[in-house]
Amino acid sequence: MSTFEKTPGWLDWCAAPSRPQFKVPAGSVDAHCHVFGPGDEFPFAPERKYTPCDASKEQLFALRDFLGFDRNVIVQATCHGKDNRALVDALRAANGKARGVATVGRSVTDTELRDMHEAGVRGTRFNFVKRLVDFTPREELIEIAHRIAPLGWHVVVYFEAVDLPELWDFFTSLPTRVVVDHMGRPDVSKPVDGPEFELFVRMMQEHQNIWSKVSCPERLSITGPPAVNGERHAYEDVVPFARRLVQTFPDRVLWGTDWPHPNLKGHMPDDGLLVDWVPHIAVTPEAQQKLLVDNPMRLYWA
Ligand code: 0GY
Repeated sequence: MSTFEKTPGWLDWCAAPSRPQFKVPAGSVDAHCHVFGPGDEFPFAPERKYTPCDASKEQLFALRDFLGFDRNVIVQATCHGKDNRALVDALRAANGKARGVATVGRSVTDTELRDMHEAGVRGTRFNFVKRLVDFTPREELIEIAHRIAPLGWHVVVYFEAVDLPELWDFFTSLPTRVVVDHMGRPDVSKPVDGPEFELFVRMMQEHQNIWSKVSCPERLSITGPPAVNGERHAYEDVVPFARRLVQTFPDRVLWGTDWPHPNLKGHMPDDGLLVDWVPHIAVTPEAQQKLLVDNPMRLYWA
């Protein structure tokens, strides 16, 4: 019995995913996933906005193997705040098959940064999604970006599409590579060539250091159908957005499951069916190789 009580209505990750029909290329990387706790071993942060179910490193590695992936990029989830112990523990247990993205504050020491680097951390995450985190002043984030740049780390940013105009100057002034989570969360009821998504595409066009994860259709989709119950054509409304980025920026896109899928409300996807979404957005073997192998290897294992 865990000390932590889950947020009411919390949806647990899918315990028995189907085996994907799409066979991912050898050496594929799930470039966006998390570990949660377990809470009794790695307590959730007091300032968290939600309390998840446990999702351990062993369970993540079992999913990796089952889906046919070779490696993981584990991203610090906000429920752990700036306490990266669960992340670092998972990285150390992965035998070189995982890299990490941590969350740090300005009080982080150089020794702590070096230790995290040695464990496999290669980036820090700045989160601008208000339901997930409290505000951090921009000067503090810039200071952190300049601290981590010499380590060769990059910055991962998470925000909502409506906030991009206000964040543009900040993102485009960062001194590192910048990786955007989930395509900047477009409103997929709007046109793929409309002004909102066009702004995001323009940012990537004008700034060669900006990359995007073409992930999380299960969060962005409005029409579905969801990737459950054997559905083979899931999240069709998100496909044009992801496909456009894969085709326009084939060398700067990443994909990940987002397991264990925090804060989903309507449904919990079958991760096997999520993998089957990939060939709809990366339609050639060359594009799939770049998305799942070459790009994440260049960013995280070079
Ligand atoms: C995601 C998305 C979410 C949560 C987090 O760190 C987090 O808590 O990233 C979300 O709720 O949209 O990428 O996992």
